[in-house]
Amino acid sequence: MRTDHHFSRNITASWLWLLLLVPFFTSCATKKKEVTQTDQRPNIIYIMADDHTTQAISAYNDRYAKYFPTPNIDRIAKEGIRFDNVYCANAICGPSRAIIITGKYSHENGYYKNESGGRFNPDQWTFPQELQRHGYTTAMVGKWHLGTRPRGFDFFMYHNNPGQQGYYWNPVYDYNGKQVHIKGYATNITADTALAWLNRVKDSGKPFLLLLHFKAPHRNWEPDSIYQNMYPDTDMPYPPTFNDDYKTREKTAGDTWMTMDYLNRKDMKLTPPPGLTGKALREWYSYGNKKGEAWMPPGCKTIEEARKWKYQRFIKDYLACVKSVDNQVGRVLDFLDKNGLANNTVVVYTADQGFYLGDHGFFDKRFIYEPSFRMPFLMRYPAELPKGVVNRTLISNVDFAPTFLDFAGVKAPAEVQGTSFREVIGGKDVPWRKKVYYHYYEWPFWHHVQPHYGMRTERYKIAHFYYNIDVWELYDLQKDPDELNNVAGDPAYAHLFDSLKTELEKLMVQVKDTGSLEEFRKITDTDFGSIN
Ligand code: SGN
Ligand code: CA
Repeated sequence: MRTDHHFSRNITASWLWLLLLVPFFTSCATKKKEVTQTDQRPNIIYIMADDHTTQAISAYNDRYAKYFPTPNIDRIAKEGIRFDNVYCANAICGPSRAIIITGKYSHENGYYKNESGGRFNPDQWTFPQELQRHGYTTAMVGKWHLGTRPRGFDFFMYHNNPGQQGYYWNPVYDYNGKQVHIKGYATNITADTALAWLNRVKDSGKPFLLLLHFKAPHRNWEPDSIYQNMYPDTDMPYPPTFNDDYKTREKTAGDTWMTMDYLNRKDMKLTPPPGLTGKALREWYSYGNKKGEAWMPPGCKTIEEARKWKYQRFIKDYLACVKSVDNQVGRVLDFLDKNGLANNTVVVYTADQGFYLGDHGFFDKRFIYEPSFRMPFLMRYPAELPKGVVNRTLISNVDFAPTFLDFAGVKAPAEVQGTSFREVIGGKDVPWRKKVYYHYYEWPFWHHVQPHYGMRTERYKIAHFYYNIDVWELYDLQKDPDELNNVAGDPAYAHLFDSLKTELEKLMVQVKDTGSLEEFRKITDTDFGSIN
């Protein structure tokens, strides 16, 4: 009989088993520096959801607040800082996560794409390993999605189904090296596990680092059963750019597979005809993904009706998934309060990128346009940071790793490309970045978005879409915050265009993204393997 019988497939027991098992695994920690009981360094809880965008957080945007508020996530903003200008350097899951843990851009950490992107090289420096070396007790729970096993954690439990996207229901995790199947709803299981671990380490006398990474609200937006009945009868509001006609952006925004027409039958939770199984069933569900697979929802007569019907079904499911995330964030905050840990704990809430909630007529992400490029970022640390403040510092997700280290009093190694923003947000007059860099590579699947690189300054954005087109875009965000009017070819902007292009070239040298277009295309074309 195996001694690890706890890990038999299909664990149905309550969370008691986790409480029992976590102590066993936390004792398997790797070598650490000695830390005294009086260690006053802050704890860090880094909460990251998947595809949760600012439009769906009521602290940022009241579009859906009346129907699906996020009071617990909003608490972090009320009791801390709401950051309005945090940007990811590659708006897709694995690459964004790789950037965050390494503090380096995709071309430096080598993890460019999800599809055919291979596996993250685990031999690299990452901030959790550094904090662990410096005496932090560390854990990672939820979505990892980097293919290789997490390093730098005393305890981890990550979604480990093929592709590592995670299942909403009855998820499969890698639990410190063991494959476990757990019955229930992923958002709750992930949070239960994190809370059990927090409870275990809270009195260890050492500061802790927790990466709490929800799988929700990623496609295909399956809400917990308690929220499936909360949908309001009324329609959700449409974003102002829902009917974008893509003028001046015909070959880029106007040529994707991420408009409402590409929501498939599985996304829309349609019931398949009886008798379909296996491949035929999978094909029936995924119908809609590709060009030419437009389908009419029941009762819809026109394309216009179909678009709206699909949006309504998608947005209600998405927001209901967010409700579970919000609840679990509330439990974590309550735990900190009850245990007297709130004051000395840095709590961050963010997502791996933004997302289109019907904005520009889209779902999904990938573009340098604001709804996907911009990340939600809320931070609370009562011992040091002000409360109820909005911060507009231009920040890139390469800056997260050095910032976490800075709060822990640890200096980032020179190879890290980001910079700590601790002093800037503390009001110190230190030199700070005036632009953020972006480079996206994946093509054509999923969603048919042309590879592009670009830069955003406080007022402008410039981007070059280069794979099999050669299109420049320029937006004046002050005059055109919704990015509906690409002025790259506008003679009135010719001078500005030239100077921004020169600035972008300089920035590319600075961040060491100096490949030729041919080399960039090769990255797109290379099959680095899959994480299945
Ligand atoms: C899946 C989704 C895509 C999504 C990617 C990347 N399709 O492939 O819509 O863009 O993940 O998402 S699905 O039909 O399988 O849901 S990411 O969060 O990992 O970047
Ligand atoms: Ca994502």
